Amino acid sequence: MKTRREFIKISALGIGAAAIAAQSNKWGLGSPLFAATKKGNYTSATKIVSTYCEVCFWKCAAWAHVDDNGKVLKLIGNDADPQCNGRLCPRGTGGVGMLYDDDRLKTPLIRVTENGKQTYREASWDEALDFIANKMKEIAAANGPESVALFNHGSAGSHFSHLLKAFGSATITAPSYAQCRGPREVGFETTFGSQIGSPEPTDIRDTRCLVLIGSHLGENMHNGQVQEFSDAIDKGATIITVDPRLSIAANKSKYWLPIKPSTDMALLLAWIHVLIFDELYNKEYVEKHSIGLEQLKEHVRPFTPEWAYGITTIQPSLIRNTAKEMADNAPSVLVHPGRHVTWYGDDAQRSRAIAIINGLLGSWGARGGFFMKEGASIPDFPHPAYPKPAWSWHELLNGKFPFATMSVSNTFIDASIASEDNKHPIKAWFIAGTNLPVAIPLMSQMEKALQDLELVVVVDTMPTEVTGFADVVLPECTYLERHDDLRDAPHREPTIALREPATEPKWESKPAWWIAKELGERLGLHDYFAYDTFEEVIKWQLEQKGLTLEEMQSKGVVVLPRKTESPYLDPKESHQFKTPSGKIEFYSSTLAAAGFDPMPVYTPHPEPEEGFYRLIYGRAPMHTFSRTVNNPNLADLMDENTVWVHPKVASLWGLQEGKYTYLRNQDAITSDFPIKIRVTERIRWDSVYMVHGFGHNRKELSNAFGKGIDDTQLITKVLIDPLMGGTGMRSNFVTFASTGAHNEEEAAI
Ligand SMILES: Nc1nc2c(c(=O)[nH]1)N[C@H]1C(S)=C(S)[C@@H](COP(=O)(O)OP(=O)(O)OC[C@H]3O[C@@H](n4cnc5c(=O)[nH]c(N)nc54)[C@H](O)[C@@H]3O)O[C@H]1N2
Ligand SMILES: Nc1nc2c(c(=O)[nH]1)N[C@H]1C(S)=C(S)[C@@H](COP(=O)(O)OP(=O)(O)OC[C@H]3O[C@@H](n4cnc5c(=O)[nH]c(N)nc54)[C@H](O)[C@@H]3O)O[C@H]1N2
Ligand code: SF4
Ligand SMILES: [Mo]
Repeated sequence: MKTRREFIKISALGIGAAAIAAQSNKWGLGSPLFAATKKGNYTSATKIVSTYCEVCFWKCAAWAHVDDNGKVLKLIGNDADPQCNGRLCPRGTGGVGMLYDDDRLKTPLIRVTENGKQTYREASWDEALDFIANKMKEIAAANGPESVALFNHGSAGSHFSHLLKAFGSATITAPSYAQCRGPREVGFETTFGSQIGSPEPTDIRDTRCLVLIGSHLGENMHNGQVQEFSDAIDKGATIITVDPRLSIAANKSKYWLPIKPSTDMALLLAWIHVLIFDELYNKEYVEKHSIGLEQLKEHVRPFTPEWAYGITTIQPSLIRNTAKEMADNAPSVLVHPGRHVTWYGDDAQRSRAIAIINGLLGSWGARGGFFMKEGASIPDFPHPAYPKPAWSWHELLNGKFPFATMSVSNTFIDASIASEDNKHPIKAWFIAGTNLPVAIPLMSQMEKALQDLELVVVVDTMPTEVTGFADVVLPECTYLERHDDLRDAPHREPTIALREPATEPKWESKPAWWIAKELGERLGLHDYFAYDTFEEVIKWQLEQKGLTLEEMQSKGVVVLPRKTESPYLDPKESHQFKTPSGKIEFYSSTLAAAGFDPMPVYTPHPEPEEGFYRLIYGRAPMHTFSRTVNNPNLADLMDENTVWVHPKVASLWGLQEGKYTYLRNQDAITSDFPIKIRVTERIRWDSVYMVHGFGHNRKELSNAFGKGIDDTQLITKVLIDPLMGGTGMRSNFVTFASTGAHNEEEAAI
């Protein structure tokens, strides 16, 4: 049956919660962390429990200090963990705020219609799980299990992936591909035959020259990288940063190239030109390991620094000098692949240009370049083979995006909108740990999908925007209250880290592994969940690696020996790259055969109209996307985003520092809320900048509601990457508006 599903904004969520709230720990001055740091009456920890952080995906291993009453007092980085070296970032330290946030989801909720209006009512776990399982069976009987899809991000994802695969569906996706790092994986795979993956195998620790193109380490707080970045600076490495904004990284750099946004490809081609024509490239390495140099040389012949100057606004001498710096330090040089790289729709090709420069410098496999990472390969807990799905994400591509190496979330949304052409319709969404309306800039498509889907289940810890999608909301407990998979983070050495519950789940919240297992049992999939607790799974897995749970509990992290001797290529040895030719491919016949440019080309991107400025965005050190904005500890450090405006633009528009403005984009979408103005020389005049993740429109998020602007709301145009389907998000333009969509009175400020 088709429901006209409304996107529920404000609901009865608070009713039962208010009654239960008395049991909770109000996070304020009397809270454990503040008690420890501000008042000095720190109750001593009687228990120290191993965990790894879930505030972002770097997954630093940490110790939770817990008192007799089960209060988590503080989180300290695990010294043995190469991901964090004993130091958490500000977000990780503030992770306790996630646990003690009173706005958390507290009970399962089911969508109901009351007096003609849709809202939620509280439900028991049994009722909610029975409802979901019955609906899944109905949908599978009519459309096949493949029509149940999963959108996931974070630890919960693996438990629901296992459930779906056991059920017969591999229709699984995440915003971390087509909205994040997908293009670089394609760019590097088509060049070196290897993807970058997470964490990045970037040898920043030993680099002599680090080139950052957009990637704003220091604001992007991926811990190990930031620590190594700071060590590299101390050791005198040359830093070259290409960014239209004077980022923290740019501020620490020997060279800042304040590029005109969207023109990076021209700079990269000019660098390639200089490296080849000035014979600065690593000849021995290139000769030994690559193919296509001659074609590349001919291709870049016209792309001189003078040519690039007209496009990028970067002085030719600066382009030449920086290319020379890179070459002087080769092979201990690293042109960083970036991470969030879905910018302008030709992102896989831009990433390929970055890969090619690294190839020319010989940094792939070199100390101070990219190392060869190794993971721990933790075996799966025994279960029957998964049934083979009749179709999966490949079929959803419909012949498009031939170089996508993982599922493309946008195609899942398209397949959920009823249409004659839809050969593989999706009927149900499980959403675990991703705030879709903020993470994927395709809200109008998502709204259409919502009308056609038969079941939407959201598993989350907070009443963020995505919970408004759900027929059933399931409250997961936070990472400090649960077991999860052992962490296997491939790096210089393989490591394993343990996450155990530091305290009991609050309210009615439950761990994802338990939710998945309970659904599995109801779906007749017991053999896939043949354990009572997740500790049994972990114990078994550790035994296979010759480890015990007791050892892991006392160490938190173990570092295992590598299977191959060195993380670096031996310059005397030949190496088989996993490309079709076995070599680094400067010219890609595979791309050519598929009808794409075998070598990257520069394409101009849309420009703002008069009076509009390019909207660019990034990270703040104390927040992760939209997930931390309500965290009381972190909101205390930064509770709203600001819009960075160049003084010239500010004076043109009469904008004053510290005052508020609404923003309106090229499609006449005005922001829900106003944003504080920051007038600064640190941004180019043609762009405005804000931190992503603010502007929450749900009142249940009491610390975050209405604070700042949600950049995604203004990203109504995306440039899709034809190679892999990424949604380029930086071709939206905004102007300043005195009134907004949400609340006319607020415009008076
Ligand atoms: N604190 C914190 N750290 C995080 C995260 C977080 O949420 N919070 N998220 C993590 C994740 S998943 C990711 S993917 C990464 C993302 O972090 P990065 O990969 O470092 O992010 P970028 O997309 O490079 O975008 C940010 C920078 O690009 C600049 N920029 C904008 N347009 C252009 C352009 O056209 N050319 C150039 N050269 N630069 C441009 C912006 O000014 C900004 O400084 O951060 C990770 N680290
Ligand atoms: N406009 C714009 N869009 C972007 C980006 C951008 O910079 N600008 N960045 C892109 C990038 S790089 C990425 S990687 C994605 C990130 O996309 P997401 O990971 O979806 O980002 P968040 O907005 O943090 O949403 C996380 C959701 O998970 C919930 N959550 C947090 N912890 C848990 C948990 O332990 N269990 C469960 N079940 N849920 C939990 C949060 O409450 C929140 O609802 O966004 C992409 N989209
Ligand atoms: S980088 Fe910070 S937020 Fe991310 S996992 Fe590590 S401590 Fe947590
Ligand atoms: Mo990301």
